[in-house]
Amino acid sequence: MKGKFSKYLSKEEWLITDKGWSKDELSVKESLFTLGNGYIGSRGIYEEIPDGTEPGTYIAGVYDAAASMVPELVNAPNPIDFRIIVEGEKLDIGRMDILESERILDLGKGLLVRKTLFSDTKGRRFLYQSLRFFSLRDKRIGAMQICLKALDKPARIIIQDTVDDSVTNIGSILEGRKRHTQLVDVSPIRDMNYLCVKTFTRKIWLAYTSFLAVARAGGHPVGTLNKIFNMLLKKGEMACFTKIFSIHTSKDFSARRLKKIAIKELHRAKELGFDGLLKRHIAAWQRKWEAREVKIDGDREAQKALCFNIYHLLISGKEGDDNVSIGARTLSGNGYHGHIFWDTEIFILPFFIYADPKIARNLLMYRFHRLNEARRIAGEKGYKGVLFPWESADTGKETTPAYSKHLDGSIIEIHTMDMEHHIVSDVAYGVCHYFSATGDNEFMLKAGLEILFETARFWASRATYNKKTKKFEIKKVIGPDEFHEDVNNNAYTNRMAAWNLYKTKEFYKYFDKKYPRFLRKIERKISLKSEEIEQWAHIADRIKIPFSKSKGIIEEFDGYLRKKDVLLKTLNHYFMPVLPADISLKDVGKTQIVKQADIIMLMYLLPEEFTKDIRLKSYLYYVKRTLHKSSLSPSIYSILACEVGDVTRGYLYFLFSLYADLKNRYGNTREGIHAASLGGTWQAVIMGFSGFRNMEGLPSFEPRLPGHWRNIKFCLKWKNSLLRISVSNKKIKFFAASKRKKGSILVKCFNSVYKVPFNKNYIIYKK
Ligand code: IFM
Repeated sequence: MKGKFSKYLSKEEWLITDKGWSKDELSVKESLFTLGNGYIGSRGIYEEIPDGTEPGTYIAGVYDAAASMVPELVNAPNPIDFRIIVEGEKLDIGRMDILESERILDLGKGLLVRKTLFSDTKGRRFLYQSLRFFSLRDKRIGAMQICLKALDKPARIIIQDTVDDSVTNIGSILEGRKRHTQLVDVSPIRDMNYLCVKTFTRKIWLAYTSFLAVARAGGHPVGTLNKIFNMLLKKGEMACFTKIFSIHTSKDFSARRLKKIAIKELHRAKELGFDGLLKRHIAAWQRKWEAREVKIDGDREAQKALCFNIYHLLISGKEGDDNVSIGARTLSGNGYHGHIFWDTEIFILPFFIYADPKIARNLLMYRFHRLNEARRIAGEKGYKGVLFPWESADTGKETTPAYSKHLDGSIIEIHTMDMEHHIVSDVAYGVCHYFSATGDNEFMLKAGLEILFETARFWASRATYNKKTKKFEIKKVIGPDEFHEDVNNNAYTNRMAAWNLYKTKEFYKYFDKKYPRFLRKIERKISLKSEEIEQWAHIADRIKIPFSKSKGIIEEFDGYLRKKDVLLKTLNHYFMPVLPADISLKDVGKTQIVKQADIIMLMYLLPEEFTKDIRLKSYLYYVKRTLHKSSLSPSIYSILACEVGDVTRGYLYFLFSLYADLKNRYGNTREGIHAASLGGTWQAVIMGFSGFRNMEGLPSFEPRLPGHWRNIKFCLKWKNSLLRISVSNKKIKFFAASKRKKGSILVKCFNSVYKVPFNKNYIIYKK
């Protein structure tokens, strides 16, 4: 793109370009072009709000329950609302003739840049250019600049600039659109406009200040308080409008002081000016990408798409706040009401563990702060310990709606909140994973151990003893494969529960040796008895794992193999299986068709628990029966495929996950970016192709790159060092940056253990 803002743009490899315009793709593009900084997410809407626009401004942790079945992430007032009317015609991409249009999302710098050439009904052309960003450095500040040139004739223009507080959340099913805020205050203050709204039920105040300046023909910008004003634009003259705004909430500041703080902050931002703010923002993005970029040598397209996935992960993780988590659709849309699922601990958390461990810790602390609510949920159902809600929002209460839209569009009752109990061990898994990569004892003593003890307690009370078989069983569950509800002994649930119990005992012993005094404190706090710990191991040893001796595979749950066997033989042109025409989605539960990685998920999470033979046989069995109807599935299959030597297939699954949103593969990107798919895609590259695994505290690599990939370069934060890694199929290069001048780190590569010295290049060759 050539134009006023092109000088700010990164190199082509960082740019996602959208040329032309299509109404049908409007809301999908809005999700894709979301800007954000972890604190706020703002959908990539066109500033003039063409018909069909779905503005979305989401603030991490701001939920409300007014008029909706369940609390949901609030669509806050929209500061990106800027309309221009030329001689009675609105400059509107959906209405005027468009001679040229292009938008660019700069992944490297978090910028959204636009250039549109409009032509009105009289054929007069107007060149419209804009740039906007939500500052990564000054998190509560956003800024945009819009420049307009009348190319053919002078034109009288009317400008309407606003922060729109009439926005609503898109209603799911029967609820209709919902407004979550009411007006508190709207007033001009010196040269700024102030708007304050309050959410209906949680009473959170959201305060906006905004400042608009107009500059003509290269002259100095002059501030204006007018929300509507007009001006005459000479032929060839360019007018530039600069809007700087701030967004503060009473979650972070007292409601009483909010106005003062918001004004002060905007004042400071104004002093920095648009250019100053932009410079700080770009510098912050440069620091953000440092050590978080993944480079694929040999696959430019995949490299860019991967960068897109990582960008969306980066803008969803909030720094410095241990009371919010990341919803299934990040801060980019209203999908799943902004709720938090197991997606966070299993799919998203690993990225943050190795890229930004402080954010990873915060994600786990979000669960810790809600333990009491999880205790209550467990207690209400007659269990001990904690049962995390299947869907969680701000309070930690269960927020799964009673009804939802089925994949075929019909309305169905939801049972996940009553049965999808594997969320408990998923959170425990997240805790252990975090600790094994960071060695953060302080976190474990403050929160991690308590989470582990309470999750183990849950499973001990959840499992029932079958005297006949002498096994513990977990009945009436839904595993990750949600096509099969109310099943007994789902292997994923049972094996993860057993792992949760063993691991907790192991951690108890470890911390008992290292920090006995602290451990006693936790024991007192939650009245933990030593008999309980012994009982955990006893149960874990005897939990039933359904296994088919004849087939040599793990059976998904009791009776799974007696269901109608349907092989998914037909593949679509993305090489993904399609449902046979004679099976309806309503009947899939009667068949062996699996919705998403379940047994395969288990084998990925606990690689050491299954022999090579069982893994291969199970993969070959389930791969033919899994429909991948969830975006959580292809990435995990990609990894398992690599592990069992099916890299070609692994690459196809990877591609599907990689483009899940960029190409709207699930048809619902409009509702927001699929967070789990972002994290799963990152894992497919790092854990799948480079073969990185955290083997009980030892970083281990077993590369199996697709044939056309020369190498993958990436960084991993590991305890107190930063590993810079370049992996190819034949050699692995390390640079283990550490503050310690001497010393080394142990790594396992190609099945042997090596000592990699700190702060030196070190190459390991495959023998
Ligand atoms: O958590 C997932 C679940 O596994 C499948 N359905 C969508 C949920 C949210 O992404």
